[in-house]
Amino acid sequence: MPVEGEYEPSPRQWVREQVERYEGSGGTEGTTLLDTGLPVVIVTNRGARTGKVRKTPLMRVEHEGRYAAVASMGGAPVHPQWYHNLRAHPQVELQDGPGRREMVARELSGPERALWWERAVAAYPPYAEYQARAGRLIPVFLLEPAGG
Ligand code: F42
Repeated sequence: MPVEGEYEPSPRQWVREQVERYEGSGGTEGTTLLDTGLPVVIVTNRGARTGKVRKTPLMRVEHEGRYAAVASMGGAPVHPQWYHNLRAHPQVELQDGPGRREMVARELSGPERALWWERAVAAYPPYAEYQARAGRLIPVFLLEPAGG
């Protein structure tokens, strides 16, 4: 099911602008993180409490059509809000460049998390520094195409 409803843009200006550019260009512009040149995806999710539609840019960690969503928030000591949103409403939409599809998110643990963490750090090395300073185990979700 598509994620529909009232859209609430991010309160952070740079995040909001990235989403606007990414979606406004059909996934051909604004698809990398600032000056790193590393690719970003946009996850459309639903607020755990409000039910509002939210859009969250994340680093692109892809393997064979599945994606990791890493709740690093720059190594902050608390989980981002979207962590709670994905736990409550795992049905999301993922835009990767021009392609968009419905996915289901589940939080990983144990060896599965370890495998995807390795892939995440390979895609975006600063995740390792974020983990070192976060003082929490950074959650990793696996996003898989809805319906298998
Ligand atoms: N964040 C990451 O955690 N990992 C990444 O890999 C990542 C990459 C990235 C690349 C580009 C870019 O532009 C941003 C990137 N970010 C990355 C930042 C990411 O997009 C988020 O901005 C960041 O993780 C913070 O997420 P957040 O969900 O905490 O966002 C805050 C600022 C926010 O939007 N808060 C809103 C608010 O009004 O305060 C939303 C609150 C919300 O979701 N409320 C829920 C609701 O029901 O509506 C309730 C939540 C609950 O706890 O029940």
